[in-house]
Amino acid sequence: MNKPLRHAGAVMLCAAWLAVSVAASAAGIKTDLKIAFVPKQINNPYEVIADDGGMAAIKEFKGQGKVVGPSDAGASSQVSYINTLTTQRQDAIVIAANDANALVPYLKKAMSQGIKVVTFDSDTAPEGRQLFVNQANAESIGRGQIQLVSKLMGGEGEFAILSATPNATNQNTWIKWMQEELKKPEYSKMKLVKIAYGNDDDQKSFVETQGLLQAYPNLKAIVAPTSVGIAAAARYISSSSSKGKVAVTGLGTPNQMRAFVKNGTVKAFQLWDPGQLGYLAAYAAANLASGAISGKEGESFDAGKLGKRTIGAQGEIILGPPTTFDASNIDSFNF
Ligand code: RAM
Repeated sequence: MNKPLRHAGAVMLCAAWLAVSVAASAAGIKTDLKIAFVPKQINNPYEVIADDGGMAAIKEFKGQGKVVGPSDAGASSQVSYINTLTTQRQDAIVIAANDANALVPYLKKAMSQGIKVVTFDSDTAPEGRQLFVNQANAESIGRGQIQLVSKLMGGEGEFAILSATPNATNQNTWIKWMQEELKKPEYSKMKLVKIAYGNDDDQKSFVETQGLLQAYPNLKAIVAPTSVGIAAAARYISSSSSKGKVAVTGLGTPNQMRAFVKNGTVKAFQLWDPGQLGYLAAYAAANLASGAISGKEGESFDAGKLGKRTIGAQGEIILGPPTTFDASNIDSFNF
């Protein structure tokens, strides 16, 4: 006589548990997905914020997340991580690629074994991944950097770019658009004298900055479209006689740049929220690995706190426009 009652109780309990677990995980996403993040390099503060955003998302949909990667931003250094993750049969690999082509054969092998591959921050050639989660439209980042540096150097004089590694897909794409923007007549008095590479290594970026100042005594500005490069350039210039004479701008995190904005070395720079970038990439990977989307243009998916997102041409998903930080707003940002 007790039996049916106990059974009914069990059914009710089970239904309640199911309701809780469905409510707790995002619509259409399977639980327990194994998702591995591979940043450009693990010790870059920007990449750490992005990976943390990814791990926060994975916690929300009850997956198993981890971050593995090299300590330098070289493409060959990422290969062994991709191979290990493939052997481990992760459900998805989310990677900031250090080269557009070098990683493609390894990522293709992962995909051939059913692992979903999402690039974020820095893309591979489209055949190396199913989706690319891009921080912002690459053309507007590149053109925006020139518009900003032009303002800071009064529209004339010599300037240099301090980039990341020579193979970085994201920086190279932005630089291409910077050069395109520079062709406009309003920049005819500005001259790009050199593109230097600090390899997203703090010390190398510091030394490259010193080299630029020595080689080009008339330099009016350095644009570093890398959070490592801009911080190193600002640090060098803030304690050199070039402070106040050579403008430093580019892409950086507010927390790394705050001191240089406060001491007047840097007037303005740009970025998006790297945490949101990682968060969006994790949701994209989870939706792909759950079969909720296949990667086709026009498909939409639920990205947790970021709401519904839609896949654009060539599997690209865009986070949103960058923010310009200066003394007036920098204290409103904490990342
Ligand atoms: C560095 C990396 C990263 C880039 C940022 C702006 O941290 O090169 O890929 O997106 O700068």
